[in-house]
Amino acid sequence: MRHGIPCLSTLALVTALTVPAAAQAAEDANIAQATGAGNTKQKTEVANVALASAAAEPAGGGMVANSNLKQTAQFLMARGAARSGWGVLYAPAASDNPAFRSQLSAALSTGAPSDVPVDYFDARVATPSVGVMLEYATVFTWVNFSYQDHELMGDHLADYVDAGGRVILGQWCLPTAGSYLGGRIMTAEYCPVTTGGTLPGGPYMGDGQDCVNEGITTYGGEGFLLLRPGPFVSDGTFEGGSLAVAWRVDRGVYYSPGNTGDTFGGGQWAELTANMVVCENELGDLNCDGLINAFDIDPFVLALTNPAAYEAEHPYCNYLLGDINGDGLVNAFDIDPFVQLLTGGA
Ligand SMILES: [Ca+2]
Ligand SMILES: [Ca+2]
Repeated sequence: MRHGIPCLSTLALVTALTVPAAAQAAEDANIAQATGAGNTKQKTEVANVALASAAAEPAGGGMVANSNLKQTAQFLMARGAARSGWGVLYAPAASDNPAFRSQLSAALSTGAPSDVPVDYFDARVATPSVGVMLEYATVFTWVNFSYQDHELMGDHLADYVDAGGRVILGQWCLPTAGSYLGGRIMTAEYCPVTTGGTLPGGPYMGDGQDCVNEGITTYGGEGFLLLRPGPFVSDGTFEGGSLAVAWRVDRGVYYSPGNTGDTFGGGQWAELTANMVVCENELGDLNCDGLINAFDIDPFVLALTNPAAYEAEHPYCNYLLGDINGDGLVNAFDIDPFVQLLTGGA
């Protein structure tokens, strides 16, 4: 996880958030007022602290070692309810790359009770049904030749995401001439990027901080991409300045420029892809931007006081990210642990 503010003063936070549990309902309005739009000055100051901290921090300096990959098995099993499947369906409009699948499986299988399957589906000759996709925790596709039906493929991928699946979109999904991916998965509800940027690609600069780039130094890819307005974030850049990885904030859809399942060009593609399969939003990241910092305060308070309003405002986040103490409830008992997370005192 990333902590954007290693040493934010807790005073204002505690003042705003500390509420006796028994008096929570009565204080809800006061909390909302104290941290809401009415207190613009305080929010601006907090934001400035966050920005100053981020700017002062060396690349990667905010990273906390995380054991996501080591916990792959537990993670995938824990996700069972939301992600009905197990393993990865590698379904490009391209020929198979057994070496890549083997490397990806190895990266995912660390600590797993048995090898995590990474199976091939030739999307040039057929379109996997949503049912087939749901046998897997993630579907990874990219384009080299024509899909059997690029519209149907994109529609099925979107249906799969709607059902709790995770999709990785690799190289050449975006063009709209020649061979490309279509259907709903490429629409503004799902696809994290658009074409039209001015910055080229190139080698990865090593400046990512999210779990997706953890342990990754070597890959590179296409440029001229723009992060789509909406519930999307990106992590890391290529040498030319274009974004390295982007995703919808619920991590239901990733865009991985340059990712051809290591079919073209060397790089840590299997490891990068494995990270995209297993990474999760962290507790405390209430606005789901991959950072835990002052910008999570208002959403945390909203999750605490009005879950329905929180879900309306953050439709791709889960308000249970506010259950910092892990007791299944988001309430006043999560305030102290949340403050500890924000201040790095956990
Ligand atoms: Ca955040
Ligand atoms: Ca709790």
